[in-house]
Amino acid sequence: MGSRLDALNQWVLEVARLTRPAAIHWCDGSDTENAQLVAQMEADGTLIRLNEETHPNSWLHRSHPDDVARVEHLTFVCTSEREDAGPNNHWMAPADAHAKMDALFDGCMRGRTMYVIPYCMGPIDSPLSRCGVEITDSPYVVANMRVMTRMGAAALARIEREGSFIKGLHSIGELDPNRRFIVHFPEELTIKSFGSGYGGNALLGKKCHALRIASHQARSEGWLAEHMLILGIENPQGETHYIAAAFPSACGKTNLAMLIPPEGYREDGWKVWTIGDDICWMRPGPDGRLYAINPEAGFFGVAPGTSINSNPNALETIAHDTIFTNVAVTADNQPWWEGLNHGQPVIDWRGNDYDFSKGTPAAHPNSRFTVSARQCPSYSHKAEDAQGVPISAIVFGGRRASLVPLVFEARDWTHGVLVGAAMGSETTAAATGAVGVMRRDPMAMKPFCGYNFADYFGHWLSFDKPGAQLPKVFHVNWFRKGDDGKFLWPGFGDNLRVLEWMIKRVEGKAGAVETPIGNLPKEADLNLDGVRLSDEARAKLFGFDADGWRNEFASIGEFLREYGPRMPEALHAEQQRIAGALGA
Ligand code: SAT
Ligand code: MN
Repeated sequence: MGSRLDALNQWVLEVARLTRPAAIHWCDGSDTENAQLVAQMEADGTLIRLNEETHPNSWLHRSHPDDVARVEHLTFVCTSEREDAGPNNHWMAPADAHAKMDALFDGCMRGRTMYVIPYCMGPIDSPLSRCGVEITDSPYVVANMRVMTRMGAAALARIEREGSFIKGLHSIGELDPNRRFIVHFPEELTIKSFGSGYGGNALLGKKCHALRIASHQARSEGWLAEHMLILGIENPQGETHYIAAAFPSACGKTNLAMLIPPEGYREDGWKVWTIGDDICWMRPGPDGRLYAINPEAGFFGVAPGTSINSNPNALETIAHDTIFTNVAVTADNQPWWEGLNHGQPVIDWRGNDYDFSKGTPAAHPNSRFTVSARQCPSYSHKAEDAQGVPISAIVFGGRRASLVPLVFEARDWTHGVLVGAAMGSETTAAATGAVGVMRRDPMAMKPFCGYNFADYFGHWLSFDKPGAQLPKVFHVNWFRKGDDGKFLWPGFGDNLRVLEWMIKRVEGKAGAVETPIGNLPKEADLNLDGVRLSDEARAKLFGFDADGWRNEFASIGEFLREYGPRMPEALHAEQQRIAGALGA
């Protein structure tokens, strides 16, 4: 009888025959292995050692200047039926896609080492976790995967036990943007990524596996793979509620996940616990509640804007044993980025002398840190719990300069699904392309849903069944601006005031006003002690603009119709119910 690793061994040999590496290295995830890789990368300049006194064991990596973000226009979902990928994805026929990709991979690892990385997404012993194997020719990817996943011997043992895994093949190729494709075959549980070394394109456990492939898998297995942070809020009585929140990339998920309560709250004994900052896998437990795990083991966070004011927990987390990508450096070789609040850059992210007079940022706007979650002061021991944590509230939020109030609550699950489906947000530097353009980003999954959004919304709706104890659903907007173009809400730690209202709503202890778009708090329903808000801020954060929402609902109706007959009737009905209530 063959070993349960036969399929893996055979695939590795097949890939080696195609890519022709000089050597094959099976990663065990050990410290010795990591030390050797890091030394090799330091010697060839892939990693630059940062100031050992201020940032022990920390490294700077400068990517190719054309390879600094995800590339949505080069990302494909290849299902046998085009309609299964949906209008939300770029599609290629699987056979064509394999032919195209295999031609790129042909001989691409000549003279390089091929690394085989077995990894587990989620706690190694959790039934919610799933394993994969990434084959790559990038030692930088290996070092990052070691931080971001449970990588090495334990994952290989689980793969051997289960006999199944996601196949991910990656090569940096020549880092040529014209020869760059990120391609998914959800029906074959396979990923092929060529020509980029950037996080979301190259660390295949993250967006490719844990969102695009996993969302597809989750649909057939009855769970959800979501672009959500998970945090725990402990009240002064010692009770903890868990919240999962979806925001597009670079909209403050890491900051919210590591929130430090405002002073008054801290004195009263409130605490916030971090479970994850980017991805959430959840499924119904025996009691009908949704239980969630963070499939990742580290944070791949946006550096710019991270400071002692915005996110002290992150700053402490990245004080040592961190890989920085595309940040600037100071004269004494400390990492630096815009918004850091101390130090001065002398070398920019490309490695050139930094010239203040040009007015361009010193760090790339999408520069990142990769760091183990265990280094985070607010990391919850529950993050390692095999059963996951029960979710009390689901939050959707985007960057909306106008119209959308600070917070509202959905009436019920179906309304909540519509709220998520209708999410809009202004684009950020996390993907290449224009920044600040408003687009629909349903559930923050536009770049990550591995199948037709219409079917995805249907899957969400299907969780509402007898016996289910579903979380309440909310929508937030931290990014509302005033007439002067400045943010109206202080954000960061003060966001806890909004989260507290949600928890009290869950417990039936806080008030709200019913409106057609959902239940809005009155100012008095929120604890605003110590927050100074202008009259304009109060009006816009807690108000509801019927004319504006009528237009918004017309646009949401159009968006749903783009999906044709596959769009669940229940969502159309919900959109029409609200449009009607708005007097459209
Ligand atoms: O895509 S990444 O994971 O590299 C970053 C993000 O957009 O969330
Ligand atoms: Mn993300």
